[in-house]
Amino acid sequence: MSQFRALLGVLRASGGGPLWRGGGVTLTRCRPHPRRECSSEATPSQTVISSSSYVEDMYFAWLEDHKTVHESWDTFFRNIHSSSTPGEEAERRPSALLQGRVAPHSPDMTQKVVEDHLAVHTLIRAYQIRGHHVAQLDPLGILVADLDSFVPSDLITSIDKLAFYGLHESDLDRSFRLPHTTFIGGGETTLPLREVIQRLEASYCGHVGVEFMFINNVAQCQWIRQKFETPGIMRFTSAEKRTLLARLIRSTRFEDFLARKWSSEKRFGLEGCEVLIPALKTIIDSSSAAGIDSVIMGMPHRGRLNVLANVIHKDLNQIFCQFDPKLEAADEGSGDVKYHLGMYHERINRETDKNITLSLMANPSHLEAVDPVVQGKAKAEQFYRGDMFGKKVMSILMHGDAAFAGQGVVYETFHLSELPSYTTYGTIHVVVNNQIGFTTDPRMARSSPYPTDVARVVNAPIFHVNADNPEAVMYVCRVAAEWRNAFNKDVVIDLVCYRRFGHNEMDEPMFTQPLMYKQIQRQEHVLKKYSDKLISEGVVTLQEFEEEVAKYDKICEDAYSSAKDEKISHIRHWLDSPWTTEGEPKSMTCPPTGLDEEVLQHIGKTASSVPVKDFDIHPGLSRILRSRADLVRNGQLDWALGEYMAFGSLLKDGIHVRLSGQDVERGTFSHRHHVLHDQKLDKRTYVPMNHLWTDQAPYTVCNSSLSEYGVLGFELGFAMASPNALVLWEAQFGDFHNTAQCIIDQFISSGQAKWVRQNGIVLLLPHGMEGMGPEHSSARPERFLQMSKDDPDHFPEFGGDFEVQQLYDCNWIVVNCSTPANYCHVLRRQILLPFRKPLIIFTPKSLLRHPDARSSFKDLAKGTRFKRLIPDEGPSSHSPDRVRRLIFCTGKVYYKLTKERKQQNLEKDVAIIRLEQISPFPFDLVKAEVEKHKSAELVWCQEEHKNTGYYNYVRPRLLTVVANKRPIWYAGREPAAAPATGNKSTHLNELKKFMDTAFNLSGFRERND
Ligand SMILES: Cc1ncc(C[n+]2csc(CCOP(=O)(O)OP(=O)(O)O)c2C)c(N)n1
Ligand SMILES: [Mg+2]
Repeated sequence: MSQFRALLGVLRASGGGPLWRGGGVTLTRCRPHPRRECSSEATPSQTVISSSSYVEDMYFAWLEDHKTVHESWDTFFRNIHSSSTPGEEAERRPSALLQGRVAPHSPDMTQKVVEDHLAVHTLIRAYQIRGHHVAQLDPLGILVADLDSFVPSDLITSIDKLAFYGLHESDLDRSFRLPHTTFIGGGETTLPLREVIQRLEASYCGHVGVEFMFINNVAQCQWIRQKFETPGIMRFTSAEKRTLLARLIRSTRFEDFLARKWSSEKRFGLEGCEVLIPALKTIIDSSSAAGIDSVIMGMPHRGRLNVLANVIHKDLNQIFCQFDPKLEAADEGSGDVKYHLGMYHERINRETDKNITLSLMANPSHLEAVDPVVQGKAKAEQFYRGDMFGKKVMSILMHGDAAFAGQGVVYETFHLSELPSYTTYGTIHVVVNNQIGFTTDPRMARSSPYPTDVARVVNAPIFHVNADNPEAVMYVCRVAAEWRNAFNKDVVIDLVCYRRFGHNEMDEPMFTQPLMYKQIQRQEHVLKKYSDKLISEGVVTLQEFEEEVAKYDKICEDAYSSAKDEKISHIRHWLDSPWTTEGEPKSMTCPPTGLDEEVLQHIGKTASSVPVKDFDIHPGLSRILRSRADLVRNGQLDWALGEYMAFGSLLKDGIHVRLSGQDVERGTFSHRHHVLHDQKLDKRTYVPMNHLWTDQAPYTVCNSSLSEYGVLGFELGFAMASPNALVLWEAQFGDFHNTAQCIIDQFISSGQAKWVRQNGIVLLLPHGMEGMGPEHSSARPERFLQMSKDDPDHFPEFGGDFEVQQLYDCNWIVVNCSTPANYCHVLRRQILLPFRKPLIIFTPKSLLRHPDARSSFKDLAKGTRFKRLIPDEGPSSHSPDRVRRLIFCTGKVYYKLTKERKQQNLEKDVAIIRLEQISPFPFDLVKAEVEKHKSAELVWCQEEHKNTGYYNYVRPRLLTVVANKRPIWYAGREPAAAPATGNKSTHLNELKKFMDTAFNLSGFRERND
């Protein structure tokens, strides 16, 4: 018996009690007036007939007066009536049916009609929801795309399964009224069941599997149903088919050409998924037709050269010459292998005759790491172009099946997709699902049915398609582009394909996938299959096909000849985000970063007031603003004001400032408060920084999702779009940056060396040993310093503007400012430098409110600048040659040291020097200090453990400064595995111990003796 009939039976047997429970849901059974109470709310499809007598009640009420029931019931019963045969109709005339309440047969027959319709509707819905599970997606026909060969009985693939729905073979020729949730009828409103099933199978179980019924938006579901169910919708003109064939020829012959010329070179060819090229081109054509003129793409290794050649249209000789082992590198830096390089190209889209800019972002080997970077870059382009809803700029991300399922950053990136400050208004994802990851079978590589399931979290529709059916692929790509244009939401195309060779061309796949590769060897090439098809259809002749092949082969041969003339490789030709200002800076100087007093006053006033009427802020915030106002009145700055001065003054100069990270709007430590919240009205906010000057640049401050990898990658991408922006990412606590380590290692530290691409991103990393335990304490300065490329053993020459030259030469700048003014200066310097370089700032926690850690407006006055090193200006400076100990330190420990020195009355004996810029190491200034304090012992003091912090970076450089002639002593915590202790008293004991070491003026001498 069908589940449906069984349900009705149970209901009838229950005797109409007040409640029934099923599937964990409690439904109230309502009988009396059909229009009021739940009956007026519940529609036929929602009810799914929770009670047979309920339906009967409804039906009889409708027969008495159509208006007494909800209009959806009215439509429902009308449909049933109109699909009945004439004989049945006569029998069911209202009067007959009403009498039928008395006559024994009629209600049963009515019930059967209702039940059968509901069964057909349920069947239609089953196809829509789960038809993709039985679609023929694998071109090899050996694996099942959802990793499950079991066909559930509600998925009808043959008529014998009709019984599941309580239907019978004899029902196949009965006509049924179609619900408004299907488009299989085309112009028809009723169809025989046989036709219903055939059309559903064609729509949902052929070479396309559409996964979309989890989307909880009716309009979007209807849109998709219409795109896939409408009869004959997947038709192509001859011209379209010819274009598709031509693109497939290029894609296939490109790989063939590379294989012929460089048979022993790795190229991560596209063989088995050649259709990717026409797929991308179709997406771009359709998007261009919809108004898109800039497409930013990210992709992994597979097929990358082909995409560069045939989608972006990079000159073929530029690609081919990369295979030449004698090619010399013109640029400094490491460069990168050819299948990681990026590219930027403006051209005319031939299909639409419109301009289009395509850029493929350079990426590291780390799969999926580029995803958030692409999104950030796309968002920035949209932002700077005023493309408010992504109608001009869009992103496309390509993925491998194993990586898409396995890498967490994919999920993190999806979660940015709908956030106001991070959305790119819909990304088209294309998965090259070759059903293998290197040597690993998908059954061992993921727990989800499809590699694409991660996309379901954001309600993105997923179009699975058999990649050996190029027309189906084209159709799906067109729909995906239209979807993005219609709804500005993400969409996924899952190209179910195979990988004809090993992971790379040198790899033997038969070691691990013997059966799969036996099948692959038998598999006819898609180009052969499709060209045969078009020839048999008469769309092209064999001769035309062969001519097209020969034409492209000649293009490749010609490019191959001219590639031989290329002797030097310029990575600049591979830039994915060129800036007009890029290249050698005109002068290696940086102007002072100080500000006019009135600018400081103006920013200070805005920062400490609420410049809108009737806006109630929290009383605690009022207190904070009052104390800010006091500071401003006294010409003083705390940390938050220092930051305000930097941002506000840059905004004044037309520099966009964007600060992103977890809880940055208020600030983790509640010191910033850049967004004011009205205490009475939900979502009424005010950002004073955006109301500083009439023609200022915009300020963006945005709380991010709880992701470091995704958000830092995004901001890095954002910072790539323009040099005229200060883009900052703040970690909640500095140590959390380690979950974004890949972005730091692969892009920030080494990006310029690999891809000659500058980036001025700023990382704000709260750091400090404050007894808060092993976590939340250290931003791991040692890691950043270890990756700094300045040579510890080389003493540089100090010609010209050494400070700026050194910054230009390094891979990033690492600072730890001890004063708000210096923090402000370094942020301003970041923009006033004639080039862009990543800046890592260890920012304070307790110093944010420390009364000693304040600056005066004078420290920011016109003509002042960032101090890379702050000398001791206290009593020790009066007679430096009498100073017995010179302590170098950085950051917050300075304040502990000065306090202790005072207590021990050693202010003349000990000088304390603050290193504000740690890397690149200020050799010039350190040298001057060392020479000034000739007879002093040299000590490095840090609050971090000896194996962490700065010591291992600073020590060899200090030794280089003194030419190894004076010892460098250490005062700080002992080596340790955890960054800090979790025990408060241990923390204080450690502090006391190293403070004692720092000021025991005979301690090191004893060790020396
Ligand atoms: C983060 C990361 N881990 C591991 C690797 C090593 N690796 C390179 S390709 C590959 C398999 C990728 O499989 P898939 O995503 O399906 O792409 P395909 O090579 O099949 O196109 C692996 C594991 C890598 N590049 N990146
Ligand atoms: Mg794969």
